Amino acid sequence: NLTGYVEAENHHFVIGGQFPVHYRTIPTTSPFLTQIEASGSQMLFLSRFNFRGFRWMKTMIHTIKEINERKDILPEHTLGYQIFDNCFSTTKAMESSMVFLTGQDEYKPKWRNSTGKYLIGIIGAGGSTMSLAGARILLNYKYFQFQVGYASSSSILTEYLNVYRTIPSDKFQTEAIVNLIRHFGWVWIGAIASDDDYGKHGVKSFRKILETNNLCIAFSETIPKVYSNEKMQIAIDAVKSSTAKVIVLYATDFDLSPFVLEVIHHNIAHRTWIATEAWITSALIAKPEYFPYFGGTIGFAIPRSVIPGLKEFLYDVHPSKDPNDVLTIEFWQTAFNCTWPNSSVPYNVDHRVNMTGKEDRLYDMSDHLCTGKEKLKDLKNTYLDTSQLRITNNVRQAVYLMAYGLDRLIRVLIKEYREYLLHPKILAFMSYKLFEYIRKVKFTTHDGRKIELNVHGDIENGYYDILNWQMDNTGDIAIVKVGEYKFTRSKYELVLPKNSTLFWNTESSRLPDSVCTKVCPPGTRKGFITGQPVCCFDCIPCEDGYVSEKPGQRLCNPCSEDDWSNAEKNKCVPKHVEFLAYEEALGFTLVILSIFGALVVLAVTVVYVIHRHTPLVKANDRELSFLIQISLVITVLSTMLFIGKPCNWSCMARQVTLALGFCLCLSSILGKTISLFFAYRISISKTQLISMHPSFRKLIVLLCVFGEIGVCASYLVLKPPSMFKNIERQNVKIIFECNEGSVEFLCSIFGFDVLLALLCFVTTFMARQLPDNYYEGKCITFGMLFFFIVWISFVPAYLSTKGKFKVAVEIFAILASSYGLLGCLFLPKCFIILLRPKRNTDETVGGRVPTVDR
Ligand code: TCR
Repeated sequence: NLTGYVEAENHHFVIGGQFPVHYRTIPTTSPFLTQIEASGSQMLFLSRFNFRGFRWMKTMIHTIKEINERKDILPEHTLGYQIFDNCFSTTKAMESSMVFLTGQDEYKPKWRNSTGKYLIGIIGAGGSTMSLAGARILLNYKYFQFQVGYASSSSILTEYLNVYRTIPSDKFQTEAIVNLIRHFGWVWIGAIASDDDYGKHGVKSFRKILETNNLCIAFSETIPKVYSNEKMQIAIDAVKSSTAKVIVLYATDFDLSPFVLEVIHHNIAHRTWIATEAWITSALIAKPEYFPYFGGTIGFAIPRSVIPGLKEFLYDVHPSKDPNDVLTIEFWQTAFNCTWPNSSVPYNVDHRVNMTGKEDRLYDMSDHLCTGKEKLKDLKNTYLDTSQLRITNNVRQAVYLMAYGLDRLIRVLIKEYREYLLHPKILAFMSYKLFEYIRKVKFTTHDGRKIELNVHGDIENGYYDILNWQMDNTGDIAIVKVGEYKFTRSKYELVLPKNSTLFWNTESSRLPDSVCTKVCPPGTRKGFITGQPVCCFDCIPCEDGYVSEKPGQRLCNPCSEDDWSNAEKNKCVPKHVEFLAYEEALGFTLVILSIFGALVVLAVTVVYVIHRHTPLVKANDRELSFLIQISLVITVLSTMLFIGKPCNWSCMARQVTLALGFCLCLSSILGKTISLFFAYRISISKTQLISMHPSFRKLIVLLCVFGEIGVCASYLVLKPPSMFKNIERQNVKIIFECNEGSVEFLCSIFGFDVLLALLCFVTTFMARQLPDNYYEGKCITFGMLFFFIVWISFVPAYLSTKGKFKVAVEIFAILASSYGLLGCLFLPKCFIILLRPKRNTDETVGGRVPTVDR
């Protein structure tokens, strides 16, 4: 049987209502069922009286009374009501929806309202699943029948044309939860949903919004509606084993309570629960004994309101007023823990419907009778607690919405159809029109809020209170308002004042962090793991030349060209600059070597100058010997241009000076060897002794040098070498080096030198048999060989070194080849000049040696 209140007789219209005055009957396998069956009592009372639902129901009656008394709304008509308890169960909700259309105990639909009056619409039906079931049935009524929901918040109901609501769609709440999560910087969130439209749709869209914000769901489980230990354990295990410390619970309090008991049973503490509006203020869960587990819960609630006159109305309840008022009798019995005399209503203890089957007492008759003198004032009871009217206010606004809609419509219709207003045909038309009028209603509530619906029949702007569960001085749970969340269709504003203190249920009592992997430290980057959510990652150290300065970077940033990463990879530091400096040991040694070389050459020159009239010096062209000495000084000193930080001019000067130095040197040697060669040819043919004219030899030198100068000049003009900062990213250092400009030119200037060297070698090699007192030919041959060996070995060494060592290798080659030539060409002669002066006489110079400058 359906219980409830009907008052239709003397009114023109009827408003239907559905409220959860009981928690649903539970088909249960728990041990207490057998006991009840054994005692032969009715199963129906295995449900629990819901004081809050009873208050909602009373509020509807109160509001209708208020409207009937008001002269500005529906001045000529009055409203009746027909209200049923739907016991928080879908089957009951459907049953009562049928009754609206047919009548009690008539299960064949007759499609008329059971009161015989015109049913405007239905306030209800509490939970979303119930509203959904009702909405489908009501669509079949002969009139267009609609509901106004006060607590059915699931976003799915937006799609139902005949459902209007005074509670915002969960779409907004879900967004609000995600925004709150982002506000606190949590990224790894668990979700538990009740197994109904509210929980499932809520978590589904929560998941979606979370993912678009790059946050992750750690787990998502459901609480079974019908107790199943197995399914419950799945949810509990998920909570227990996950590293997510912040968990969203999308469920109504009643569906949640078995889960709560399990959490306590498993001693799962130090979690931060995010509550939805449906349980954040629930007396069922906000109990001090649950505080160690559920303290610190944070969540959203519908704004609170004070309803004038409601308190008095609620207190005006007494079972003696009407012996048939089953609900009031049950309320009295449950509230005062007694049995009302001579009533058929069994005593129903406020036992917790304990799905764990472990605890709590069962059904029983209380032994003491109610006197009727019990004082409501002494009672601390949810029904009478008017300090937190949230959903209650929604009920009130739902009634008002309906009344205003009807009022507006009647004001239009009454002009023409005053007499026939309640004629069935007009009513049929009216129901059709009413649908439209209600949607367009705009009104201001008693506490100044504006109510307005969108095309889908939903409220689009409003706000939530942000509440936090704390402990007050008396050891009770205090549900403290810590902030506010305002929203419109497209915007939101989250206000959490700095001075509002939050309680967090963590070991440190500080803001919990809920992450899958800890933020990567600077110097590393996030490396995503395939198959894992984006919040779980590895921290991979940055590569060389890349850094991450802030923690949690997705990528390492490359350092600028002049910079390089430090060892920790968290900062770019200027690159080390590299060039061969004068100050360092290597550079210094090379400078010494080159100066020493130059001094040696000078010493030789001095010796030659002093002994310039001796045959040895005069033999084979004195001037050429001097030129060679000059050129050796040039080459040896040109190495200085290679040392030090390169700049444009030194880059240009170095190769050219070197090439010209060698050119001068080699062409002078060639001048000498050519004359030797000719002498040799002639000595073979044994004909006339022709000597080469000295100026011819100088001509060769001149030609060669000018040729080289020409090439060098065009090199410098057309494609000059320049300074170059080698800052390739993968280099740890910046290398200052010379860019050679044009390889072709470089090859040709040195190629020319090589050519000269080859000519020298070939000519002396041919003439090596020539008797020659001073072994000039042999010396030159050796010198040239040495020269080749040095430069041939130079090539691989040069190519395989880098940076400043490359330059050092080149200097070595220059110095070695110069020292080689110096050693081969002049030292044996100086030896003779200084130590064997006897050999340096005209006689020994005679013979067949073509001494030209005689
Ligand atoms: N929407 C829930 C039911 C519900 C509720 C409540 C039940 C809401 N708020 C407060 C009891 C108390 C929000 C649903 O199913 O849509």
